[in-house]
Amino acid sequence: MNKPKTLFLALLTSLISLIIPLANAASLPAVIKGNDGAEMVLIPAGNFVMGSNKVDKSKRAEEFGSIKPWYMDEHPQHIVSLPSFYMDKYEVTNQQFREFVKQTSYRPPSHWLENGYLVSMKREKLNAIPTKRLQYIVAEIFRIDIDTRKMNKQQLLSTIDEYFAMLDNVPVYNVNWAAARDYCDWAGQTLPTEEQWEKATRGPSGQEFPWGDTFQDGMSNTGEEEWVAGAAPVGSYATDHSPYGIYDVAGNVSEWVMDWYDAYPNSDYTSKLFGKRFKVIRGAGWGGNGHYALQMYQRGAYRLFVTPDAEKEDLGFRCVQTSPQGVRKNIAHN
Ligand SMILES: [Ca+2]
Repeated sequence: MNKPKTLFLALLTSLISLIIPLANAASLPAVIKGNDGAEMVLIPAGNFVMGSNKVDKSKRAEEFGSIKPWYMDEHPQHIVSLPSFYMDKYEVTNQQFREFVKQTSYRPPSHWLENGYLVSMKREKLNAIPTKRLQYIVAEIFRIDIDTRKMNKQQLLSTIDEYFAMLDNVPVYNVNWAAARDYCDWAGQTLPTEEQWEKATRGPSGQEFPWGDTFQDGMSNTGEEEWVAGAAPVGSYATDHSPYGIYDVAGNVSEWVMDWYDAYPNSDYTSKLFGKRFKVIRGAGWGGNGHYALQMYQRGAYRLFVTPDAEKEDLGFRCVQTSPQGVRKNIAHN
């Protein structure tokens, strides 16, 4: 092939590769509502920087008693190209998960019994309970910090409704990997892959933290800055959002993703922990992942992992879907 022809073809190819994503982006809405009613944000097609080439020269991981060396499982930093997809703007909430539990008779998270949220599934039954009993429930079961002794029935019911409304917007937790996957299936979605999670939270250029490359205290619900009740209603930390507008990524609850904990392609790092033993979780949580080295846990490239059956009070999830319309699947009762 002669040179002008090659040049022409190269130009044409670049033009087409520029135009196709633009055309796709133009035809896709920037924000949609998922089948579960959750707001989802478009993450446009294209390249992003995944992983890192960083090295823990001063061996601080050992000093902190980390179960793995830092950074090595992020190697090598590499470019990944993904088609466009939608991701939940917030972590999946109690209210959304409650609808799933109702419709599929799924097992509810264990703490719904302890904090009384399970009662919200049959809220109308509270109307028939005598006032004295309601006073006891509000004070001792829901542990709402209020003097219930002189409250009448209507006041008690309103207090309970406000309490449920607050819990509605708290992310669901104490859900294992299969429950998170089943929820996403039910909503016509999937758990994000590590690639999808990392692109949506670090942006195309692979920044260190959702807000930029420099660590700042107090940006997310973690450690010292944690919400008094642990997990905060989603979106409570306005500064914890990615360049694409995905919220609560550095903190609040850590999030299940689809993948097993394994080496990245072309990595020369090996680990006995790799394989089909642990599922990756991403993003720091409000407490349980360690109060030390918070900066490390809030990095967008950081990979943590737990066994798929883990149910933790600082571990939740969010879902993705690859087109504006999700495809619902039937969920078997567990
Ligand atoms: Ca999170």
